[in-house]
Amino acid sequence: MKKAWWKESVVYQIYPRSFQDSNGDGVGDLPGILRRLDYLKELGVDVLWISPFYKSPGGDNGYDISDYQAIQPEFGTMEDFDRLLAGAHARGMRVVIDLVVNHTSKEHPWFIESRSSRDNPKRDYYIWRDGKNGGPPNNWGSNFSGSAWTLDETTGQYYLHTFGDFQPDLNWDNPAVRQEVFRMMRWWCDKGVDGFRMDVISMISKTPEMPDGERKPGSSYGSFAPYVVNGPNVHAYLQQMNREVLSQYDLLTVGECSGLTVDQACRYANADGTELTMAFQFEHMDLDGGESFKWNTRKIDLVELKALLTKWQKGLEDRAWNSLYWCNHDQPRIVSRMGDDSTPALREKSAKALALCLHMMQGTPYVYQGEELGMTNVPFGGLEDFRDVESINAYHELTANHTFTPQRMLECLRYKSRDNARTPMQWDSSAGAGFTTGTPWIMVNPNYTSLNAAEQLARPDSVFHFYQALIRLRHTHEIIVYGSYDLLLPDDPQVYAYTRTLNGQKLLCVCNLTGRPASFALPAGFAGARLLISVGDAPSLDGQVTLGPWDGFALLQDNAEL
Ligand code: TEU
Ligand code: CA
Repeated sequence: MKKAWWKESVVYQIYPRSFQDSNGDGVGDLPGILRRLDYLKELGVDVLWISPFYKSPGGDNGYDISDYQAIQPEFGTMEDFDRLLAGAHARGMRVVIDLVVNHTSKEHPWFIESRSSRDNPKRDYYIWRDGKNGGPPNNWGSNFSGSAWTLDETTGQYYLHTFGDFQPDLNWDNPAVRQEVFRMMRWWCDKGVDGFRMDVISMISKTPEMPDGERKPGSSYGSFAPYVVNGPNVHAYLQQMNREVLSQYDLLTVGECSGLTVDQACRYANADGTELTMAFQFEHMDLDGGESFKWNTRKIDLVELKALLTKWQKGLEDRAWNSLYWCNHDQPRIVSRMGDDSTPALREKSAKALALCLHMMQGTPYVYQGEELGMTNVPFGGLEDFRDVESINAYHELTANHTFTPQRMLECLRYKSRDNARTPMQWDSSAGAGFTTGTPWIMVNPNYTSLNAAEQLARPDSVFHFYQALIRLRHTHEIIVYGSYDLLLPDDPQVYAYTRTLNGQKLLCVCNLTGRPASFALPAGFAGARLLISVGDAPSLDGQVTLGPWDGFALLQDNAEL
């Protein structure tokens, strides 16, 4: 397998609004991140992915950009960004920035021009259509509730927005749009950034006919997915981007690809390097979705999860490259979702077991801020505690059409809302959690008094030090990066066990992903193997291994004759 730095890296995602406030206005900022670089270096991560900090009205916390080459003042200045980039580079860490080019803000000068008249030169930068029968051009629903079309009175036409009505979709079929985006990307690359995380990049190419979509039972809108996700020209456009921009630099590029299949991933992230270096798939995060999209409180089934992740591990082997993640700014906290946050001891054990299970796989691991502490979901009260546009819009739509009672919808939000990931980073036990001296823009999780970085840095058996150890192992054992993966015990409802194999070495990773004791028969060939790491006490490695709740371990056999 071809070696590459981005295969050997661990990425840390920073959501700037919630990471570190430096001036007491309650909003995290770039100087705040700069101040925490030594913490990140101590954790040992190689790459920082920083979510949007560009000029933006902030309707979707920066995923609605009005100037791609300017910094939103509440996050700082361009000089702050330059200092941050230099500070990361000086510590041997790379910086990947968010590229949000499926849509802009409706305050972007391109859109302001585009909407001004039907014959404006920038009209075709966006997707405009005539209405039909006094309504929108088709029945598509937006990802953030309501129609995906909004009528613009000035010209009497509708514009497409697959997300909020303040996020008009760019028209990638227009070559001028592609050139504008490529020019902007080169500008950041020339500044020295090390890559891009590409927001919903699988949605940039739309089927021009735009027929009505299939309606889910109980919904008044149809799905745009078959006509938008992995659309007709997406690969041609990414190949052009690769030729004209990406291939001119040495970058990590990760496409956020909702609706990704294994076959599609092998195109987006193909090993020949003609598109991106890797992609985010969503299937494991959708396992507890279902009919009501994500709004439920269902649990992920472990046997299904194992089959699914194994499909990705085997399906991409030698053909593409996986990204590994449990958490990001759009997902609830994994320890509350798949682990057990009911007591501090169980919280720490389950956070570690989940981390071990993911970090021994093939692919590039992503750690989302606070995950390395085992940060949990948040005891939000009523709707007034939420800030996320997706959550608030969904609440209004789904209670108004009686899909859910207000009480049930709030339960679903408390379990699944993106805001669970967006409360301030818990640095220490002082008021404001060390995040801010002012009033935070969203509530701090009250468990910060005991669950925080300062406490964990001082305690050798903390979740922080466990993540640090996992990252170190990846840096010192090629087998963890490049070894091939094989699942053991596909039907075991408690234990996730798999091997990795490389050049006569074999690694075994075993995790009890339940709160009940389990037992595991050590496969032949691992007698006398070296223990790399364990959750819970070191297991006794003879024949039948007993695993306590959330116990796990990884073994390395050097001369595996297997
Ligand atoms: O997310 C895209 C996306 O697919 C999400 O809307 C996802 O379906 C949802 O969050 C799951 O609940 C990206 C960004 O990561 C997200 O923060 C933005 O809101 C969105 O694009 C629009 O830019
Ligand atoms: Ca601030």
